[in-house]
Amino acid sequence: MAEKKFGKCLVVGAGLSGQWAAELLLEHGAAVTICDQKSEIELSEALERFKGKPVRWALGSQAAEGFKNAELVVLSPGIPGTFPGLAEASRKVPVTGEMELAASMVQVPVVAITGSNGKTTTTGLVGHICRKNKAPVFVGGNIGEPLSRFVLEGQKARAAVLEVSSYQLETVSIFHAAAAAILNISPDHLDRYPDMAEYFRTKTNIFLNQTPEDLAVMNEDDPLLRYKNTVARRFGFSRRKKQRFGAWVHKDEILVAEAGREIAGRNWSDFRLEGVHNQENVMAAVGLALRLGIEPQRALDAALNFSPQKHRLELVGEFGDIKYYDDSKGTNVGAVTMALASFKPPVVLIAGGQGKGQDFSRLYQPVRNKVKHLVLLGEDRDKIGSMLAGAAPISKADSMAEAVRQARAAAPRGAVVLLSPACASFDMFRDYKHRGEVFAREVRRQARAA
Ligand code: UMA
Repeated sequence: MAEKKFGKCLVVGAGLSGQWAAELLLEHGAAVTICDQKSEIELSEALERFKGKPVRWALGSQAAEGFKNAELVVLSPGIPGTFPGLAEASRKVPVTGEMELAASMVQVPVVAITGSNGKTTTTGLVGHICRKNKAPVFVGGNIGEPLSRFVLEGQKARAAVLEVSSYQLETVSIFHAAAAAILNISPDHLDRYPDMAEYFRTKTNIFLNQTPEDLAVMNEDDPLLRYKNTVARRFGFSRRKKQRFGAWVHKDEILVAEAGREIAGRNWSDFRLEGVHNQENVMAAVGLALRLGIEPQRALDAALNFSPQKHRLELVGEFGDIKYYDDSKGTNVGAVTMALASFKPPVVLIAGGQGKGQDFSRLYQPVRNKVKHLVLLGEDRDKIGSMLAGAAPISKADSMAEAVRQARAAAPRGAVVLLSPACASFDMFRDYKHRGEVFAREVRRQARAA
């Protein structure tokens, strides 16, 4: 491992990112303090992991104490600027993020994927395409395993394929991706950013330090991305327009061209993935894989049997001629717009939860076009209800069981019942996975009881 010496470092956040960042810093001889607003009891597993290692802890109400004497602060992605003591410390010492820390030691090419929606699927797809083409890659970042772990464990792969969140992109400066994609931009996390412009600017940090040898994969249908200049060679993808260097959808086929010449193609009905958003994800993945030397036709062929992610337009089942889809991972307005675009009416939509400061009136037209009935639940259901009044008949539910009951009652034969909340889940569930599981369980239970 490259020798890199660190002094007194503070890791903020004792979750997955913080723990691996701390391990990496210890490996490089740093004196490590970890701070977190959770208590010792809540963090017992983390404390156990570092038992016997030279780590100091600043927990609970003492968290801000950790900043004393720190020479470098390493943030976990979920830490907001309002964390006690952070603003003052950032005026005195360098502040970085877990991904940036690890990126400073990475020795293999990085493929990075961001966007408001689809980044987990696309990251998984690139990993799948590489594996099928016998190119071992690390797949991590926001999707699960932090980059620090990959670095710590010896970088045994040809490349690191990373799902990258806007949180992680807040703290980059030397991060460099050989291939980087922005899949789309729609409002999200507006409780963390002052406005859309700042959210967009943060996302575009993914292209930082790219050179003309690198690849910038860009959604040419997205009005914000179409006009974004890139230093790197641009691989465009579109559902509507032929690309000179890029991919597009023509009739029911995904086509790829280089220098204006068609070099690869595959019929969409051959893929296991469904939905227009997944056409975009496949096109982006083909572009990214190209930077790792995988020919587009081989990439398309490899992508054929990639299965949908859990809780991402996942078919729960068909009961009484009604199809039930779990899109619990659709936690923003853009995701729900995409989900609705994938179905023919009539759709009965279950949405709601914690709204993260979004403007739900952007859903008005998509709901009006496709939705026969809208069931709202969660903390922000009244706010969403007033913004969508008139777009479709609305009912409100206090639990997922009630939401499924109302949706079943409103769904005619041949309809789709879609859970795509446009919101975070933490008001009623542990996380989006839990929300999706409760939905699927209720759908099956009520179908059995019918
Ligand atoms: N904490 C505080 N104060 C705060 C916020 C957090 O003390 O104000 C502490 C918590 O008590 C907890 C720790 O920080 O102990 C958690 O840190 P974290 O929120 O950064 O979570 P990690 O476990 O390190 O997971 C992070 C990503 N989480 C977030 O960005 C919120 C994971 O993405 C990622 O998989 C993991 O690193 C590995 O890279 C999840 C996510 O929800 C899936 N991402 C957001 C999204 O996709 O929308 C961005």
